Amino acid sequence: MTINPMEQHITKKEVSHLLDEIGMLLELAGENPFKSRAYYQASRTIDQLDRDIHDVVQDGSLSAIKGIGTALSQKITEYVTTGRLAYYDELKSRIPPGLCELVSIPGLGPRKVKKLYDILSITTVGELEYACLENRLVDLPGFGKKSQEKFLTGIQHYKLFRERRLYSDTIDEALSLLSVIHGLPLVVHASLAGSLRRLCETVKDIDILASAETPGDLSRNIAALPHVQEIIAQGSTKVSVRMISGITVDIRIVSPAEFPYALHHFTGSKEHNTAMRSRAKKRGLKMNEYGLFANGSNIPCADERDIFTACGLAYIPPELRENRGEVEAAETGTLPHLITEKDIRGILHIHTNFSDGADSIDVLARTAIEKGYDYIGISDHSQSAFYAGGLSEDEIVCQHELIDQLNKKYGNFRIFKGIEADILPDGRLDYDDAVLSTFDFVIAAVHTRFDMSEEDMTDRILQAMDNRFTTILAHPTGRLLLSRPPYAVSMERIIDHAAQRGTIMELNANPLRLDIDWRVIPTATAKGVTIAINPDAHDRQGIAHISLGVNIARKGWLSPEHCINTLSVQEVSRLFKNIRSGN
Ligand code: DGT
Ligand code: CA
Repeated sequence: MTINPMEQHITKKEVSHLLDEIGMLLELAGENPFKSRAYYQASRTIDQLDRDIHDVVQDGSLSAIKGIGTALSQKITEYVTTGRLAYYDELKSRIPPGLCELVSIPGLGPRKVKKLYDILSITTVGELEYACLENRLVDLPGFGKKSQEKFLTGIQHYKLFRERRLYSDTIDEALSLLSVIHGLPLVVHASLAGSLRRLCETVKDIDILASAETPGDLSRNIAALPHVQEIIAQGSTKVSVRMISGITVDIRIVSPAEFPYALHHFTGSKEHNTAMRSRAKKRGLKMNEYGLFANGSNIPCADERDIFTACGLAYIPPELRENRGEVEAAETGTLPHLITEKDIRGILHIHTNFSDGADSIDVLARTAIEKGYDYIGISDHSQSAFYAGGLSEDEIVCQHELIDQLNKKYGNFRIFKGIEADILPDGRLDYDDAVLSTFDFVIAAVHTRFDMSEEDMTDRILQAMDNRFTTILAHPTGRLLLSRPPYAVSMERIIDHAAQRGTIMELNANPLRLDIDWRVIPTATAKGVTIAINPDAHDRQGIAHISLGVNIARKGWLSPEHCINTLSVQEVSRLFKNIRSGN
């Protein structure tokens, strides 16, 4: 089997995504459930494959994989080798496009969507909303008033968030497309731009900027790439396409000389651009996406750094370009020294198989040692978190004995004993002082009763911070990006209290949380609050979330000196003790 080099980039993720889509479309088409189940299963199998999908296709071993078989193998091969699958295209053309969108409303699976379509001819989210408002689902068998209310809430949410996706769900696809574009013969430069380049926690689309001597030809080549599911618009300087995952990609193409100016412009943010333009104006310059002009003639700039220099500014990294004082700081030489992953010496907030984690303490410790860390902090859930296998007092004793043994075994590497203790609705932690005193550190966390008033919730959290055993406040707002808004809480009062008590505030690095919000990190650190970038890992792979946390920390102007993870084992021990003794 030969694979055209242009098409070598269909990834395992894209194949597994396509199989999931087919499974869903089959359900929507009312086909035999066994059929769709086979596709869902195959999607998982491909996703978990530990070999490159192209190698498997090429050596003909695909159909030998359990659950794949001849028919599926042919389809996967067609997709991987040509970038298209006729079966999928045909299936998709039979289903009204709005039905796929309806599946994303909470409570609505493909089977229910099919039923609503068959009985009420509902094909779009808007039609469902209308039907709910008209009480059309109340007497419908299998639905009723409750589901109607649930759908209405889900629709509100959908409207709010459908425009955006998680950074972590988008970046791999963006980088793989970028590398394909980089490899095209006409390309001189290519870079991510927009919110992805600024390391935003959520993004609307993928922005890519490329340069070529003949932009029109490059535009045509990009539109012809196999990853492109649909061309939305195509001109000589811009191509907008939709990928199989549904995300839109805007690719702008400029001449090589224009590239630095266009890169700065299309990286944004809009607000940063506006601030930069007025900065340029103050110095008698004019700035736009094509150049930086003095008296009508362009100031030659080889890269973005030259543009900032020409404006009398230090280089501003993309993640700071949000018009939050970065232009002023670049002018006065007071931009922060941003933290990097190399500064991280150890990590806290890791769950183990004692509670809801998947790996043993030993495996987690070895993973951390391999990554070059000097320490980890274990923090399983506490007893009231019954839904997450919270630890009984006996289990804590047992876990501490094991940690003592491992600490002896690993010499200089240190495992800190911690716990993620639930903050009860009245502000108490759910162990008494005798138990709490056996930990090196305690992460206090709200996991229940999100519906309190701002005042009650803030008081509840402040009270937990007043517990002398509380070391770190976990995920301060409780938000889940794009799905659960933050609970009502006064971040100002929390930050002031953390500063006063010495409580460390968590930047939870789970891609769905990224909580504390980066926008308030500068306020916290200015008041002297220390930040812990915590992976909140539930298995050894979860430790890698620290990268995402560092990205967001940088966006929050974080310097190494405000971050506990840059301290040595001895310094961390001392800090934990100081917090406990109120120093
Ligand atoms: P997103 O897509 O909502 O996640 O955020 P961005 O920042 O990627 O926004 P997008 O894709 O609409 O535009 C990409 C960049 O292009 C943006 O960051 C700055 C630049 N840009 C777009 N429209 C304007 C505009 O009207 N004025 C200025 N100054 N810049 C713009
Ligand atoms: Ca964008």
